[in-house]
Amino acid sequence: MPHVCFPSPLSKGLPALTSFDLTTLGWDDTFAAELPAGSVPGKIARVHSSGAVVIVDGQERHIEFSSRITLPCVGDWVAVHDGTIVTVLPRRTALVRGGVAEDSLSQTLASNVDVIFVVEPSSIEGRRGDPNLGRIERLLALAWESGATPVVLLTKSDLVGERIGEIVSAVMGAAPGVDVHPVCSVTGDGVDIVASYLGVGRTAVLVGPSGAGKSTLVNALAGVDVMETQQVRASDGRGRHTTVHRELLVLPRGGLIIDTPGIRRVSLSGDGGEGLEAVFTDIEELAGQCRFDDCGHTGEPDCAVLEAIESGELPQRRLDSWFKLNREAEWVASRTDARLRQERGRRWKVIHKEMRRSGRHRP
Ligand SMILES: Nc1nc2c(ncn2[C@@H]2O[C@H](COP(=O)(O)OP(=O)(O)OP(=O)(O)O)[C@@H](O)[C@H]2O)c(=O)[nH]1
Ligand SMILES: [Mg+2]
Ligand SMILES: [Zn+2]
Repeated sequence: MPHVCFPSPLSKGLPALTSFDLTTLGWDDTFAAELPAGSVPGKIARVHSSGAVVIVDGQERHIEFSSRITLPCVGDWVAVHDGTIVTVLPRRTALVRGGVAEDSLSQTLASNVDVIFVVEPSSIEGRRGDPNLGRIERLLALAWESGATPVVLLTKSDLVGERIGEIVSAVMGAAPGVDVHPVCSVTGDGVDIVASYLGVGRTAVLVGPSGAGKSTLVNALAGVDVMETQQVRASDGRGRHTTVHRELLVLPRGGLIIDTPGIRRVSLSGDGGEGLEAVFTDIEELAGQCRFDDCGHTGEPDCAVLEAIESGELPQRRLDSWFKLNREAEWVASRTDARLRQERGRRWKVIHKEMRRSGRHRP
């Protein structure tokens, strides 16, 4: 069992580095095959504006970026030669979010992760509020696109008592095919289940709103307080954006975890579609049963999606969320793809013609 823990094990009260093995950090033959001759592998633990904290030869080192390299992100494997980063090795998985501003670029939040924990509080302290299902769906879309496996964690399960069963069911409805686990970092309930996703050399990243309890969970997994945590604001239950850097830690029991700052707004990345299909498999399946292949589910005859809404099988909220996220994904894609813009115009013309013909004028 490895006894490594980064960063700065001694200063953070973690066990000192007593053994070191690259496989502990997730290194394997596939990465090794990409390593340029004469260089050594480094794992990016944290990125600053001008450089990064890199784990090289079992030590943490601060390395300034040279202007020639593509900027690495936390989780990246890099080739280090003569104390500089020569190149970033190909990413096996990458969690990418779209730019928030109209002209901003997408951003890779973390790479080479096996599991993405979508963290949402079961309840907000001092305020009755159930998990935000739309936020979970949005994060799951990004998570599915990353190539890693998403898992939903409902933190602070101690705050909702018996209602947890009902809350888990509601969240499962928004996350088909995804494991959903309640967890409480205070009592330790469910922490072992979270740890079971993290064998030696496996990496997980935590994403979710500020105050959800991501860093508290990291501390529970590490068994010591590695990350700073802070109470949510009493006035509105929102977090205080305590964590400000994305940071990779090697857990004493094995496995790596990346803690991240609470997300304020996250937009879908450029390749939108596939992630959304994975999140909304229930709607995609129903859509396959509509009379028209290009049914817009806005009032066409024999629309299986609207029939499911009427029967109560599909919640209206979920359909609204599907429309909203699909519109957003199309918009993001259309910014980079003029061809799609033309196609969309043509498609709408066909749909409008079809609607006029069938005497429907619903928006
Ligand atoms: N009751 C209860 N409180 C919790 C639990 N987990 C975390 N908290 C509290 O929630 C507050 C916020 O926790 P953090 O771990 O700082 O939240 P975070 O998600 O890391 O927030 P940012 O770093 O701002 O993104 C702290 O006061 C924690 O003590 C839990 O399981 N139960
Ligand atoms: Mg935090
Ligand atoms: Zn339909």
